[in-house]
Amino acid sequence: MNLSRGILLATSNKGKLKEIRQILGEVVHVQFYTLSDVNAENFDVEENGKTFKENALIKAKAYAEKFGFVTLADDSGLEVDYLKGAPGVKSARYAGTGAKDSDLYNKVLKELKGVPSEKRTARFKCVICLYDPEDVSYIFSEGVCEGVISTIPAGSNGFGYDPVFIPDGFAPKTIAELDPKIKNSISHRGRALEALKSKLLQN
Ligand code: ITT
Repeated sequence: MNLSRGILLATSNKGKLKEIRQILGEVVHVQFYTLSDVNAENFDVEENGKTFKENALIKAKAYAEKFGFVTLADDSGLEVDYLKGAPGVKSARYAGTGAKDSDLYNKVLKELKGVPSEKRTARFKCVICLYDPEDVSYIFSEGVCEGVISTIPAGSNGFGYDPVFIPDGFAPKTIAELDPKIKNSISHRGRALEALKSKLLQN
């Protein structure tokens, strides 16, 4: 896999983009491109996979083939045990299209209303796919962050479901109350990117 021409970060989620740049920028010293850098903001990819892994590959492959860059895609989300793994791959659209982050986490809080703390277990999962269109090679890396769903939202760091997710070892703080550096060191995305770094160093 040849990274010398840089990596296209194929995400329209600003929260993800910030974290990927922060974490990967420290270890992979190549040029990063965003979707706006390559005029790809209106390029739409249907995420119709059943798993995070399928969707990460669908996104990375589609952008890589269309724009000709080695492309990194992240598919991630929240799995709540009491909700049988929902919102899962539907995390971004759990409250319908165009919903705000607060609509997403308030929906989960509502569905868990009255559920005792020991049954509020959940995890964030992230699968990253790095796809090289030149030699048609790709690698995956994965990360998980275990925790529980709070009863009220708290904190303003991060994005998405962060205000209602209490990572193991940090109670009673939600991930949105933690310093971003701490989030990156324990998060599903931080772990997936660390694993990616190890794989790249092996190659
Ligand atoms: P791209 O596909 O353009 O990357 P997206 O937001 O649509 O952006 P996903 O389909 O992977 O991405 O959906 C992931 C959703 O899961 C995301 O929108 C958040 O609601 C949630 N999520 C993922 N990582 C998160 C994190 O670190 N903190 C909070 N919520 C997160």
